[in-house]
Parts: sequence; C-alpha cells; structure tokens
Amino acid sequence: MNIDRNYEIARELYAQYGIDTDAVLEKMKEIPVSIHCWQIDDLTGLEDFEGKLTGGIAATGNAGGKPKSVEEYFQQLKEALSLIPGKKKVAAHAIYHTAGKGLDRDQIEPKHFARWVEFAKEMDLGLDFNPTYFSHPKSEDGFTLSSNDEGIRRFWVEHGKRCRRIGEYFGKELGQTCYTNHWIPDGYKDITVDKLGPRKLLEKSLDEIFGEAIDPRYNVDSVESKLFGLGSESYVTGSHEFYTNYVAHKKNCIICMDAGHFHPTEVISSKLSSYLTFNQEIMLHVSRPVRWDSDHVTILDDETKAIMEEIARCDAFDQVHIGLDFFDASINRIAATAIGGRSTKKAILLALLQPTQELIAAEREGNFTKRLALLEEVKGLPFGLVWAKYCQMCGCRQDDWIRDYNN
Ligand code: RNT
Ligand code: ZN
Repeated sequence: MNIDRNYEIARELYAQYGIDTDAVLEKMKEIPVSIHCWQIDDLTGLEDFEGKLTGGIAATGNAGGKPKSVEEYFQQLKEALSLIPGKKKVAAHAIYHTAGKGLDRDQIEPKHFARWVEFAKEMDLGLDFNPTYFSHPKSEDGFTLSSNDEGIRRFWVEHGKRCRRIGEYFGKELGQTCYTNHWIPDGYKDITVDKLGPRKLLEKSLDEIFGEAIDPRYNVDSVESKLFGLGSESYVTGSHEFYTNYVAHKKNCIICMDAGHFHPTEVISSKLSSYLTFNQEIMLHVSRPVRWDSDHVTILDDETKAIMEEIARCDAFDQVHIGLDFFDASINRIAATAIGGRSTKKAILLALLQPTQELIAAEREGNFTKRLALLEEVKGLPFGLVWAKYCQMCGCRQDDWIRDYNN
C-alpha cells in the first residue's frame, strides 16, 4: 500500500470541506489516551496471581496466555502498547505493585510502584492511578468508604490517602499530572431503607482522603459514579448525583464518567458540555456496555464517536481526560488492549476530521438543512487513509499485526 500517495488523495478531498488534515495530524500528537493496565490480566493484579476479582465486576472468558509473572505481565503490556499509535498514558491500579502478597492496601508506598515509573520512562508514557477498593477481605461485605464498621472505613481511607501520594510520585517523576481515579463498589443488593446514611459516610471518607494538600500539577483525583453492580443492584452509595454534587461543592476532585455506568439509553457524550460550562475537568472511562455494564472492548461505535465529537466541538481535549476501562477474557488480551486503544484513537481522529466550525456556523444561522447535509456528506470521506498515515508517522504497525494473534 502506498500510504503517502493515498494520504495525498485524502488531503485533497478533505480540503474541499475546509479540513486541514496536516493540522489534524499535528493535533493528534497532543492528545493522550490512558490505556488501562488491567485488560492484560483480567484485573487480577501482581499482588497475587491467583487472586479473585470481587466488588460486583467480572471478566468472563477463558482465553489462554494470561501472564503468570511480573516479567510476563510487563512484556505483554509493552507489546499491546506498541500496537497503539501516538501519545499514551497507562492507568495502573493499586494491586499492580511488585512487593508481592504480604503487603496490605493500607501499607502501599511509592517505592512499591517504582517499576511503573521505570516502565513509563522507558516507554515514554504518562501514568494514571487507581486505588483498589475491592478484591480484598475487607470489601467482602460490600462496603468500603461508606462502611458502618469504623475499622473497615478507616482502612480504606488510609488506602485512598496512600494512593494519592503514589499519584503525586508518578506526577513528579514523569513531569505530567497523574489522574488518580477512585471507584468503590459500595452498595446494597436489595431494597434499601437508609440511603442517606452511607452517603454521609462516603462524604466524610472522601473529605478525609482529599484533606491532604497535594499539588495539582502532580496529582488530580477523580471520583467515578455507578448505577449498579452485581450484588448492588438496588442501591449504590457513589451514584452519579452524589459525585456530581460532591465535585461541585468541594472542588477538591473531578468527576469520572464511565460509559457503562448509566441507564441503557443514557449516554455520557451528552453530559460533557454541562460540566464544561462550569470549567470542570472530566475523567472518562471509555468502555462498551452491551445490554449492561459488561465492559466489552471499546470499538469505533456510535457512542465512542459521539464522545470524541463532543470533546472536539467543545474544543476541550485539554479538559477531558480520555481513559479506557474494559476487560474481556474471551479473546487474546494483548490484542484486546490494542483494539480498544486503536479504536479510541480512531474515534478522536474521526472527530477532528470534521468541518466543526462550518457546522457550528450553519447551526447559529439557523441553517439546519446544511447542518444535516454536511454531517452526512463528510461520513464518506476516506478517513482510513489518514489513519494509515497517522500510524506510519507514529512508527506503529498498520493492520498486519492481526495475523500475530490466534486467540
Ligand atoms: C467498575 C469501574 C472501575 C473499574 C476499574 C478496574 O465498575 O468501572 O473503573 O472497572 O477500577
Ligand atoms: Zn470504570
């Protein structure tokens, strides 16, 4: 395939709509996608290779090749990252420290994550972080930061505090902000009488966790809401309304929205502008819910495209932080990570390759015919040729990598 010749054709065709493909490719260089570390091993973590995933989330499937050692894990992650073109971060999770089984969550320190900094420097990546408030005996009764058991609540508060310091360490070492995302599984399976009590406890715990001042140049925290989980179908303490209010009132953290954490017809793409109105930063977990919060591999589907279009139209790529969150154990895990990362990058590219200013102008003039006609016509432009050029520019493989994976 003659990538350069094809790109010339694409450039000419896009130019007819006033779209400067060279400028778009430049812009692509600045937009990172945060690749989650947990598709590679079904969220088992490096603490215990036999560890069980709990907290109302599940990776289904039994594809072979799951890493059995720290070395193998990093090798596989490296391979997956090499298949995703352009600027990247990696989102680590607290159970991915290299100190082994004995170290409890209220004991973790930056030094236990030195391997991640080394890896990030070697691979020219940024790092994000996530406390692990699940897969632990102290989360077994379904509550962590909103637990009525003061010992349990304090244990998880300590975990949250330590995770922020690890985020700060990542930020300092790599010279770019680490986004530390807090998601807790807390909730009730059945009809809940006191919905206020756990939320008051969660507010108190978050105030304690975020009480320590940390320079936002190094670490910014996000809080991730959820509608329901397996075993918490009736009530989730950390709902979307809870966190939206927490963020707006306390201003000590930002919202994280996961594409799978809302009612089936509710989409996060339509929510972004309401946060951006108030200049709020947003963290995203771009995932693919199939009928429920199933965490299928992210693809170039309507909602992923809509999310990126919305960010492009709000010109907010520096305020909206794009992270991934999926775990599918039924296909090759390296390829799954690569597919999700590549599809997300494709969605960003596609969003940038739109005549956004012209569309906005048509809308303001009330020319809705033009708005719809233009939106439909640009769908036929040869986006794939620009994508191929982008992969080439980034020194990343085109599509021949597919042959390397036979499940
Ligand atoms: C769970 C949340 C959360 C987790 C990760 C592993 O429903 O989406 O983001 O998937 O922390
Ligand atoms: Zn998520």
